[in-house]
Amino acid sequence: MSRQSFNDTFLRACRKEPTDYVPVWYMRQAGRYQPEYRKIREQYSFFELNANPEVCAEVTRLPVEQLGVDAAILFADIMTPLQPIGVDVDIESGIGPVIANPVRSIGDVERLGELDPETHVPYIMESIKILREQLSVPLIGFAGAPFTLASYLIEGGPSKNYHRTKAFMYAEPKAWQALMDKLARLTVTYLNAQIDAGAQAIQVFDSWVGALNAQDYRTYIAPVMQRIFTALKPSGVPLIYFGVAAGHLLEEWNELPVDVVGLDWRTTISDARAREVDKVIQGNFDPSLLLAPWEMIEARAKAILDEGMAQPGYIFNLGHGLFPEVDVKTVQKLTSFVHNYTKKA
Ligand code: 1CP
Repeated sequence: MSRQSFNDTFLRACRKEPTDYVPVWYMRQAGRYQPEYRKIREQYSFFELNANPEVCAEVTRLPVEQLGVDAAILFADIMTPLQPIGVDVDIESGIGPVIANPVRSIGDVERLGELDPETHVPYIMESIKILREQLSVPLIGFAGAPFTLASYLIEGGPSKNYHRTKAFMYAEPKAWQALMDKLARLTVTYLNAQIDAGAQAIQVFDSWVGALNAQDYRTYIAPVMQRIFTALKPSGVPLIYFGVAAGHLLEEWNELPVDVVGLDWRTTISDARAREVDKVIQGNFDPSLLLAPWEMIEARAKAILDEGMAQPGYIFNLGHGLFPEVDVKTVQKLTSFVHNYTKKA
C-alpha cells in the first residue's frame, strides 16, 4: 500500500506553530450521518463494533477518506472504559448511553473496579496500532472527563438538568470525591495506554460540565482536571479540553495545563481571546448551521475563520458533534472551503 506523506498540519496548529492553512476535523465525524456507518452498524452493536479493531479502524478512517479532514479521532465512546469496571451500559439508538445500575451511594462507587487497559480494552490499543499504520493524518485519542462520566453514571443516561448528579456532589461530598478520584485514575491510565499505543493528541470531553457555575467548578472539578492534565503532560502529546455551554468557565480552563480549548458556538473566539485565553482555540461552528442554505454556511464559516486566524493557534471544528440529519456532501464542501479559504497564497 502506498502511503501519502504525513500531514502534520493539525499537530502544528496544536503547538501554535505556523501552518499552510487552517486544519479541520469534526467531533462525531464518524457516525450516523454517514450511510456507510449506518450499514456497518446494522451488523454490530456499538460495543461489538468498538471491540473489533479492523472494523473500528475502518470506521475511524471513513471520514478522513470521505471528507479530507486533517485529523482522525479513534472510534470509541466515552463509556468504553466504564463497561469493564462494572458499569452495565448499553448504547441505545437515538438515546445514547443507558446504564442499568446507576451510581447512587458510596457503596456503588466502591464497587466500581480499576481499569487495566491491557486486559480490559486491548482492542483499543490494537485499533490505534492498526490506524497508525494506515493513516496519513494524526490520530486523536480521547476520554470523557470525570464530571461528564459521573453524570451518566449517576443519572443512568442522558440528562437535561443534572439534578441527581449535582445533588450527589453537594450532599455526598465523600462519595463524590471517591468517585472523582476513581474516574481521574481511570482517565489517566486509559489515556496513557492510548498514547503509548500511538495516539498523537488527546481530547478530553467534558461535554456537560457547563452545568456547573464557576465557583462549583473551582471547588469540585478544577483540582481533578489539574491532576489529570498534569499527569498526561509529560507524554508531550497535545492536550485538548472541550465542553458545551461552558464559556463561563474559560478563565478556569486557562489555568489548566492544556494546549487547546474547544469552544461551542455560544462563545465567540474573539471573546475568548479578549478574556486572555492564551490556549490554541478549536471550534466553533454551530452544527445546526449545516442544515442552512450553503450561502449562509459559507458566510458563517468565513466569519469564524477570520476570527480564528487573527491570532496564531487555531483549529476549525464544530461547536459540538455532527448529527444524523446532516448531509455528507455539505460537510465535504465545508471542509474544502476551510482549506481553500485559509490557504496561503
Ligand atoms: O468520530 C467520532 O467522534 C466518533 C467517536 C465518538 C466520540 C468521540 C463517539 C461515537 N462518541 C464520542 C464521544 C462521546 N460520547 C461524548 C463526548 C462528545 C459529545 O459531547 O458529543 C458523549 C457525551 C458521548 C455519550 C454518547 N454516546 C451520546 C450522547 C448522549 C447524550 O447525552 O446526549 C451518544 C448519542 C452516544 C452514542 C454514540 N457514540 C458514538 C456514536 C457514533 C454514537 C451514536 C451512534 C450509534 O448508536 O451508532
